[in-house]
This record gives sequence, C-alpha cells and structure tokens, in this order.
Amino acid sequence: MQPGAVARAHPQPADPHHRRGRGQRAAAAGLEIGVNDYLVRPIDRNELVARARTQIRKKRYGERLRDNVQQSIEMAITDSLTSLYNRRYMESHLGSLVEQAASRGKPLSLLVLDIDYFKSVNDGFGHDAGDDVLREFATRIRKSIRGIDLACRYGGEEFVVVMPETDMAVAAVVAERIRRRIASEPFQINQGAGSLDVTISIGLAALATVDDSAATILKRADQALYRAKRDGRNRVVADAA
Ligand code: GH3
Ligand code: MG
Ligand code: MG
Repeated sequence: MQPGAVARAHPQPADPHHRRGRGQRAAAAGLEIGVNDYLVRPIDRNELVARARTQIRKKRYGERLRDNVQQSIEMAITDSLTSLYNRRYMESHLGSLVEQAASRGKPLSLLVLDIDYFKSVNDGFGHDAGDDVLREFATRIRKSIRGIDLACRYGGEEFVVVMPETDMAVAAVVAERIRRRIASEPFQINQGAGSLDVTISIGLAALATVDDSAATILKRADQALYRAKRDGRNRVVADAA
C-alpha cells in the first residue's frame, strides 16, 4: 500500500468482542505495512473529515520539508547571482577530477576568466549594472561549454571553467570562442536601458604531469591570466608548461 493511503478495517461481524478483535488485528496489520491512519465502522463523518485533514496537513508538511532540503542543497553548491557552481563546490570536485585524469592518462584543462576593468563598470554605471553584466557573462559561458565541463564563479568577477578530457589545444579554441562571444556583442544593462562593451582576459593551463594537483594547475592558469592582463587584456594566454 502507498504511504499516505488510508485503509478501512474489514467489515466486522455483529459480535462486539469478536468485532473488536478482528478490527484491531486488521488495523495493526495495516499500520505495519505503512498505513497512516484507519477508521472503524460505523464511520463518523466528523472523525473522517478530521483525520483526512490531518493526513493532508502531514503530506504538505513533508513536501515543504523536501523542497527546503532540495533548495538548501542548491544554495550550498551554486552562486545565487549567476546560478553557476560556487567556489566551494568547484574546489571540492576539482581535486578528484584532476586525480582521475592523471591516473587514467586523460587530459584536463582549466580556464580562469576575469572581466577587464570591471571596477569601472560599477563605478560608471552602478552596482546593479555590474550585476547585470555578471549574470549575462555567466549565461554566455554556459552556452559556450559542454555538459561535462564545470563552470563556477570563483570570486567577484572571476570565473573558472574545468574541462575534463580536453587537451590544451582544444581548450584554447574554447577559450577563444568565449572571449569572442563576450567582446563581439555588447551587454544589456538596466533592463535594456543601456548597453556596454565588455571584454575578458583568460588564463589557460592543463594537466601536465602525474604530480600535478588542482592547486598547481589553478596557479599556472592564474599566472597565465596575469600575463593576459599585462599584455593588454581581451586575450587568451596559455601556460607555457
Ligand atoms: P582588471 O582588468 O585588472 O581585472 O580590473 P578590474 O577593475 O576588473 O579588477 P578589480 O579586481 O580591481 O575589480 C574587481 C571589481 O569587481 C571590484 C568589485 O567592486 C567588483 N565586484 C566584485 N563582486 C561583485 C558583485 O557581485 N557585483 C558587482 N556589481 N561587482 C562586484
Ligand atoms: Mg577584473
Ligand atoms: Mg579580478
């Protein structure tokens, strides 16, 4: 029987003692297999309504509880502004992705993306406009990567994309596609009241040796990003290693 179902005890014979015994046994058996409540004949209308109400209330409560748990899990692993994974989620998965790739001899590449002169977006157009840019940026990243790639908001205006089973050459093509997708089309801000040209710089690094860890790859991608900034921004720089 489905949880939440209400069972009726069997119709009983006339003898009150006999009836009580059979009814109770049926009720006990019912409760054991997951019945939530039962009624004994003759059925009292008010009791039926009260018990049904209680069951409905319990079911709704259970559903709310489940939704809350689901929501908490989502909040724990995603960034609320962009809906990308958050830094904690990325950090807890990157380690095992790198280990897996290293032990199987598979490639893995990682991008660190940072919006150029983002402070001037906030300063010139307001924090809400800055948030609009971050949201749209996340949408464009999502459209540029595969399902198995892991995109996360790493910090304020800094993002990381992890690409399993992807070597440096392919990752460079993806990075360049993302860079172009950002630079080639202006970003709408303030519900379309204005638009802005945005560019990003990208640092790229790949799993290079079996001794590589999440931290060393991230660090090399970060150094490559620093070079991209220094060399004039709006560009992709790959780690030399
Ligand atoms: P660069 O080209 O060197 O990257 O310059 P930048 O201005 O982008 O770099 P900087 O690190 O100086 O500025 C980052 C700015 O990002 C500063 C901060 O106000 C802004 N920021 C961080 N998080 C958020 C956010 O959630 N919303 C908005 N609107 N701005 C944010
Ligand atoms: Mg920046
Ligand atoms: Mg930054």
